[in-house]
Amino acid sequence: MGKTIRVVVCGMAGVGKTAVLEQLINGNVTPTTELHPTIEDIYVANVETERGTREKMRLYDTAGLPPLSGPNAAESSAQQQHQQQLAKQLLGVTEGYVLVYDPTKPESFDCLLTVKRDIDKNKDKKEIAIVILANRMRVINNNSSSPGTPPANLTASATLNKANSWAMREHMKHFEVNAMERASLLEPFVYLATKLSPPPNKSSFPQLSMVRKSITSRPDTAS
Ligand SMILES: Nc1nc2c(ncn2[C@@H]2O[C@H](COP(=O)(O)OP(=O)(O)OP(=O)(O)O)[C@@H](O)[C@H]2O)c(=O)[nH]1
Ligand SMILES: [Mg+2]
Repeated sequence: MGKTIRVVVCGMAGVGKTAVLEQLINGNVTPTTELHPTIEDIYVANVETERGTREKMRLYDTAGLPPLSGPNAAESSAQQQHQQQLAKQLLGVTEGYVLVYDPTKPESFDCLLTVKRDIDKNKDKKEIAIVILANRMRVINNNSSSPGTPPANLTASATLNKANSWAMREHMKHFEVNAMERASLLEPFVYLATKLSPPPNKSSFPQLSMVRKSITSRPDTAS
């Protein structure tokens, strides 16, 4: 196990950031669980990488960002501005980023564009890894959309497509998850642990085998 990997979880308010972390670490979230808006929380987890090593991960849960557009867009309060400032400072000291949105709320995806710009500004020269999580909160019922608005499932698939191509362009991994299903949350965190932990030391074995090969292949020593 190497150094602790620091990961920050960001996204619009209410998209399920805390639900994702609580489910991943404690596995205790159900659709009736009531979670309160986060100010700031830290979780610690041991995550197994694809190489089979275990890495310690410190996960920072942040306060939700206010929507930039849509009916609930509002001037942020002094407290929100302070929280956003704290989140920006975190971006500078972490190397893993989990950006969460709800595909049924396109404004929650728009929020992530600003977060990504802030990550790029703060990353300096360090190696970073970003995952985008599409956490669909609502069960979609086609009859429920109001007249004049597109059906919710069309909105969700358009937003998912947009997020997919953005993630590909920006070299980020995009996962569709469900905070209510713990199994769906493992892959993104295993990916981060694998990407951000150093590969095993390769120095000694290849050299040793090269030496052995050169001795046995010499024709004069064989006879
Ligand atoms: N049905 C359903 N409910 C969810 C899901 N994810 C979260 N919720 C619920 O939605 C509410 C808000 O979720 P949170 O995890 O607190 O959202 P958040 O992004 O942490 O919110 P802030 O801390 O305010 O930014 C909670 O009551 C959750 O139980 C989901 O995937 N499905
Ligand atoms: Mg929260």
